[in-house]
Amino acid sequence: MSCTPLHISTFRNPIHTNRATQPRPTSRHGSPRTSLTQPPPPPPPPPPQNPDPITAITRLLWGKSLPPQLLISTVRSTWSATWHLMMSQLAPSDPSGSYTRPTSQFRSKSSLGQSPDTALHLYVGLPCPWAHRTLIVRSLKGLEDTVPVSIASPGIDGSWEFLDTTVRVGDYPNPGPDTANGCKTLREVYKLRRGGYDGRSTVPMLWDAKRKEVVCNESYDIIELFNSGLNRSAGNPDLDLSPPSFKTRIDEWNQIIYPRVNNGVYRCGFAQSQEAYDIAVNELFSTLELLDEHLGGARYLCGDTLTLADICLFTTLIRFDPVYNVLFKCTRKKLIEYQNLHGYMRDIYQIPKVAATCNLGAIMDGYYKILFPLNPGNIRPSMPSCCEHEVLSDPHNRETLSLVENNVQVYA
Ligand SMILES: N[C@@H](CCC(=O)N[C@@H](CS)C(=O)NCC(=O)O)C(=O)O
Repeated sequence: MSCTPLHISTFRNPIHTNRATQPRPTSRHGSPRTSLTQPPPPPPPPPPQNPDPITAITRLLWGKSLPPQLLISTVRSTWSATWHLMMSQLAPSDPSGSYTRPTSQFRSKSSLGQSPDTALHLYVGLPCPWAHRTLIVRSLKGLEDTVPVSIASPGIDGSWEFLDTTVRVGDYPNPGPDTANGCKTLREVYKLRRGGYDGRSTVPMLWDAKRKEVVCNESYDIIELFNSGLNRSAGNPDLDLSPPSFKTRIDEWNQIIYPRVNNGVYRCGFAQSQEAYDIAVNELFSTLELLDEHLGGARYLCGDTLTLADICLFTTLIRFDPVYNVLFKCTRKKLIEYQNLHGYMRDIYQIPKVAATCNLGAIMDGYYKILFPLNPGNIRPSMPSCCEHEVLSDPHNRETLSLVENNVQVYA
């Protein structure tokens, strides 16, 4: 692709811009002033005394300004090589360039039950859709007292860290300190386990504070445990998000939704070749079309009953327009363009206690500020108006799709 002078001017260091290229003063209506009585513009500021090393080397080699074509080709090749290096470590891919998500290290299929020998503690991060699943099921099941939570915040290097105090913003959960172990980073918490740990320190992570052990760091196992394994101390034990008669259908939906939508958006965003992206984006949008059609005739994925499959789909949908549509190049459509899917998302958002788990500001901050390889300029776009709480609270009228009156009952 050739670069037009317009592109080149974007890269020019303003310190070295001569007066001829500076914008001329404009009148109130935007047209350049031509008055001869206009005082001359002030001279450009002098170059800094101690320029940064890159600027210093550049000046030494090429004088005051690097030839634009050279600047672009140099930056392009070094950035491209560095980008592939970073991506191969942060988002491993197969030989075709398709993102392959690493598997979780700690799986717990066995229900812990209510053993008095366990003291569960949940570690989450607000941007993370997998962690968000656990926050929602914890709230719906009324497990806030049984499973206290510590909310990590994404550090500048992409790892999870804890703040000294919680700064309350809005009626949402906010990042704060590690109230179980007093650690500064999630990595330190993982390392506290007997035998230590050297793998990825991911959220969500369920910790047993009595045994000082990682119970599980796979979101689906954690939500299954929250749904049925802790009913003796749950505030809402009667809510079953995975009734035995629905298990097969829930599994069938998960097998479609996980690879094509939940992980599908990541496969778009982390693709390292055009082919890998094309495959991921086609699978994602063909599945969204299928879901939109299905949800035109059913209130939830499995009919009238909210299940774990809906929670898993919801946490991706709520991030779609503010994040994935832009940052992960899921651009074919916005979620708001899907009438049924968007109504379905609002239906779940409006279930009592769910909106309170959705901190969209923290979600946007997390993705745009932390996924440096995808957003090196570090600029967070403004929140799309369709993601404001007022819009998400718009009536959805999806009760009419239920054969029985079946609003999810949530107890405080
Ligand atoms: N399969 C895991 C995925 C968890 C995951 O990838 N979490 C990300 C945040 S969205 C993380 O903590 N990444 C940190 C890292 O890889 O070091 C689950 O569903 O729980």
